[in-house]
Amino acid sequence: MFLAKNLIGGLINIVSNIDPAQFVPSDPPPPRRPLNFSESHENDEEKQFRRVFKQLAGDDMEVSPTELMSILNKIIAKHGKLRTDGFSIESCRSMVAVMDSDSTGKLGFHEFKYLWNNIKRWQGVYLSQDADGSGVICADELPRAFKCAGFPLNDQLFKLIIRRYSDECGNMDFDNFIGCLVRLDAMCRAFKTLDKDNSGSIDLNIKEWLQLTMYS
Ligand code: 2UD
Ligand code: CA
Ligand code: CA
Ligand code: CA
Ligand code: CA
Repeated sequence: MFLAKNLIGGLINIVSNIDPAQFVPSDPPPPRRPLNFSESHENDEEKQFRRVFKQLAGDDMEVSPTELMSILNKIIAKHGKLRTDGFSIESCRSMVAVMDSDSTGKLGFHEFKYLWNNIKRWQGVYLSQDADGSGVICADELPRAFKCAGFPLNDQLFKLIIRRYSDECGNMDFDNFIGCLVRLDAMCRAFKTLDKDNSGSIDLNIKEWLQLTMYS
């Protein structure tokens, strides 16, 4: 009983230091729609993005983890200033899972577009916040970089994120940075969706908890 109380007290302490109102994830991807006829109101940029998506996605018109890994590794190979050991299939599977709102196992047009725009934006953050030009985000650079990406967190959370996503020296490379932010953004959106009355806390049963944690 004491143990349970301490444990719960500890959790409440951690959670109560975090104000979900501070997180500013961008709008969630719109629901899936038929992709056959491209829409007439689209501007040139949107039309071009749709063409690129069709090439990337192939015949099934969805982006699989392997297809995502291939395009991301092609882009970072051309980039000089992003230090990375490459996007692994596991990190791409994880990003697809967390972005796959309609549970098809792959990313449809809107799911992919949302992810792509975020990666593009966070790539800019990564470069601008790598203050010493080392190619990685070190522990000192991390809080400012995450704030710039829309996630001002507390020290406790930064420590935990460094433990999970940075190397032994506290450096975070590009693929780890993106993988971390994709998950952080998605989990903040999931929380906001579940917190229907905006009270700052959510109520889940075991089934809902497992659905949330096992496919993300
Ligand atoms: O500034 C650049 O050289 C690029 S390629 C920007 C960019 C980008 C980078 C990644 Br990584 C993923 C998507 C992107 N869209 C544009
Ligand atoms: Ca495909
Ligand atoms: Ca890495
Ligand atoms: Ca999907
Ligand atoms: Ca750095």
